[in-house]
Amino acid sequence: MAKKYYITTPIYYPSGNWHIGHCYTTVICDALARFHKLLGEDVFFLTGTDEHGQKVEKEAAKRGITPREFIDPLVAELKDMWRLLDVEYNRFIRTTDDDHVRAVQHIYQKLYESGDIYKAEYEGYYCTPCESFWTEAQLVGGKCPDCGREVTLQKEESYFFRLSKYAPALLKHYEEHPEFLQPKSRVNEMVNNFLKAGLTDLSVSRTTVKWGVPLPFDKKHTAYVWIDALSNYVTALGYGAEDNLYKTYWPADLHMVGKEIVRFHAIIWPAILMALGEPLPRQIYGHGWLLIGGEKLSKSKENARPELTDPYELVKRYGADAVRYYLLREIPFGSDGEYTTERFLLRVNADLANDLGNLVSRTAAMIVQNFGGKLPARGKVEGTDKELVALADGAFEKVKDAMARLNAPDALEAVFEVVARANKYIDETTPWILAKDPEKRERLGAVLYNLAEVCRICAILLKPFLTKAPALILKSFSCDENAGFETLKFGALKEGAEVVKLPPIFPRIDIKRELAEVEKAVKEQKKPQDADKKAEAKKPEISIDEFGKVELKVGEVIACEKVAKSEKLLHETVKIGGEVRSVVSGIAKFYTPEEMVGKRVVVVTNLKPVKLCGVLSEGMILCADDGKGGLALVSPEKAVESGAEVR
Ligand code: ME8
Repeated sequence: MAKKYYITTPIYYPSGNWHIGHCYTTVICDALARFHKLLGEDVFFLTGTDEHGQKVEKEAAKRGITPREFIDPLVAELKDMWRLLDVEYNRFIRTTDDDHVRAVQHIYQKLYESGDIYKAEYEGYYCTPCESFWTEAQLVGGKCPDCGREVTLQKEESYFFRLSKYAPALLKHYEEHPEFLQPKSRVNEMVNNFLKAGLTDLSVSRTTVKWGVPLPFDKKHTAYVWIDALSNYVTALGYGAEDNLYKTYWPADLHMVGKEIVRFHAIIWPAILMALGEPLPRQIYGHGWLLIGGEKLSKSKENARPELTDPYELVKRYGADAVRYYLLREIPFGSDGEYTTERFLLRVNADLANDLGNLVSRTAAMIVQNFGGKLPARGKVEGTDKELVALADGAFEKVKDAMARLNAPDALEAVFEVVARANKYIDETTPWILAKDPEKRERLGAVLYNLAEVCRICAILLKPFLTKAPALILKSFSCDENAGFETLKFGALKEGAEVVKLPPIFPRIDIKRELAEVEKAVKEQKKPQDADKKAEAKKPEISIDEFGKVELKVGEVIACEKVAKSEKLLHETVKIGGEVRSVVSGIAKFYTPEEMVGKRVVVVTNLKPVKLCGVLSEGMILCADDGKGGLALVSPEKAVESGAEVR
């Protein structure tokens, strides 16, 4: 049976703009999950959203909407971001999911029955942005010691968890399992600042917060949002219900978190698990932060410098691989790292466009030019070849070693060491000179073979980290895109294999021009008028009955052509269940007729038919308009039969 590997990200608060800090943790976990899958392990990768609590309740109230109305679009955006970044999770848990809520109640019930939860009165300070309780002595200058913001004095009836009881067992666990909390500096912090100072019991319920999980034994109280949130790591596996996912995957192999929430993961969470009699996770890693101008990049603080931190914009401009690569390569693992758009661009240009992109395109181009696109024979091995082959063959061990330390920057460095050596090998062997001498044809073939092999090996080694380029590189050398680590050994490419030249995988970025454009775009994004414009565009409220008058159905475009004499219009033939309709839409600037055929779209089917440029239109196809000149068709996210009603 395959070894299991269970890895988790924190579950994020849906309380504002998503930024690359969230992408940092999730992309690292995705790379680790992909790496372990490629090792043949049975991986479960969990991420999600932490949706209850005072913060969400307040934000929703401020906008005059329900918490659900507030969080749903933010959660959809986050899922979209993971899709854009090719994050392959096994489950996206929402703490509002029914199974999670039931399991949290089960946990509280169990702790209540065992006497680890008891009723008393809470009096102390609360930091809403951090959802943290503090005693007066812990405050720094009367403010939250974690984030420096205002705290409020709270006094209410509350249930408490006997956290104090578990301090000795926690200290013992740290001592006996040095791998449990990493990096080492975090252990010292936990031991000196919290465990040695003595733990106080933790207030784990609120009567003043309604947006939360009601306690099964006292419905006036809702669960403290951190207990609700931490439980996700087991509830996602069906803890407390009939589900063998828990039996298969628990304990987690790794909880990857930012350093500011280590305290919750390394003290409260293991104490809860001890109280439940469940095994502890194998490891908690508290990574460093992405900083801007020396400050934590954060959704709740306006960072001083305008940098492009919007992941959607970054992926749109430079592609998922560029963003993933930057996050995985640039910041020394475990430490903080300053983010600037310039450094991002420099890194992408230097490593991806210059080193990797050039190696692949030069190698393929030389094989196409000199050998008609057929891979030459491996030929005799000469002195300089040996070093290259040894480095390529040894890279996997280095990647494995780095990934065992969770260190993606080191793993990538090992791969790019091979890439750099191969580029140097081109300079040393000068294939363009060999190509001029017919007597050196065999040597030219051998050199190009070696380079092609290096491209193939690096592509496979890069699979956990990049999600687009490896498949393209492998395709360029006619290799199986699904090739795994078992095919890494140098020499697997077959003589005569077809080699094709692809357009540049990573086009070079003109950094000066790009920075100027980015600065302009960031400034425009920040213009307050934008928000006003959005507010102006708001339509008046309608009742559900009014909305119900609109008939929306899923249709399949079965034919499409341009409307003569119009630059904007396309004429689609749309199958809607058993019916076929003629529809005209103003989307010719965004979609070609060929692209439209086969698309599933949402059609307003009870609009009065009209003629547009002489063509009958019996409905309207729905599109999303980003207000900046971009347009996208609205489609069902899963396969649905045409004719299905949209409600
Ligand atoms: O704390 N640099 O959620 P959250 C690096 N819901 N990573 C960053 C970052 C930055 N500048 N900013 C955010 C919560 N992160 C709780 C977690 S878990 C049971 C509950 C990442 O939305 C990092 O992983 O505030 C950090 O720990 C997490 O986002 C905090 O996300």
